[in-house]
Amino acid sequence: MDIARFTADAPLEEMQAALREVGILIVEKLVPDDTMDRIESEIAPDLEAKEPGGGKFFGFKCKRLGGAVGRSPTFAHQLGDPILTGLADALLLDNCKTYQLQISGILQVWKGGEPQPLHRDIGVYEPYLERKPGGPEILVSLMWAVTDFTAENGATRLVPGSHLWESERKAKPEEEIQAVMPRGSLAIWRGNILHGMGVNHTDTPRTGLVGGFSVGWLRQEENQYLVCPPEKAQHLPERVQQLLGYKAHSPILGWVEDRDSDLLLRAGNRDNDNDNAAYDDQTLQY
Ligand SMILES: O=C(O)CCC(=O)C(=O)O
Repeated sequence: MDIARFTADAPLEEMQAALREVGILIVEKLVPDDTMDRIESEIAPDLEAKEPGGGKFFGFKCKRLGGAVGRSPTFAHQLGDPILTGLADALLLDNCKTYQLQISGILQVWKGGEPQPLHRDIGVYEPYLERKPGGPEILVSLMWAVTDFTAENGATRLVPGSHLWESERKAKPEEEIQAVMPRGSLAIWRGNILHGMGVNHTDTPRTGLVGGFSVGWLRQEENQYLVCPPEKAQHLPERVQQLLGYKAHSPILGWVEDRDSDLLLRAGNRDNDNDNAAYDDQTLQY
């Protein structure tokens, strides 16, 4: 089984089927180069200030920064991309009314280190949620290539079809496939898929933006209301605000004062009712 690959003009239904069956797909060059340039310049100061080193699991040679949506407004806008949300709809809406951003971060892998242990992103909920191979998903995981992802520079290793495996089954090295993809591409995989960071054997760092969506009735892994508080979130499109969690999961999970929380966010912005103009601004700033 291989990773399914598409260009952004492929029929959404074919991509949705691949995500359900293979469990992993790549949408090549989903984000245009000039948008990637803006994202890179927005995250550059934070990355420069960070030293590599996060331990055995997070990677001794990895610069890791959380809360990417709070650091790069241009990246935050990408969450509402219709191909991305069309794929997340197909996977998660069987199991919830609305889904939300689970986590977002920047992962820059430098030369050296070791392969990250393979893991499933749904593992953060063990032992409280029982894993059912092939069962309804609660998570979908995302990786945008900020630089090209190559076999040599540590492209993510993924195990297609492993969402169907029993938890005890270990992947053989030949069952791992790397998410080799050009800059601007998005790899998307089911939360039940085994995966891990690769090793960078080159002198140039590999940079990825990692993310995930989870069903809206579950506690988010990262606290999005601190990562992207209302002062920042009010400048984002309403769909992105909802995805960050500024919306109650029907009927009342996450409500505030008996109201859906996305309405409250807009009420906070009541005296500054020109927020839509900011969405089209090419020099996006919080
Ligand atoms: O950076 C990658 O390629 C994957 C990282 C990952 O899965 C993680 O840190 O949990």
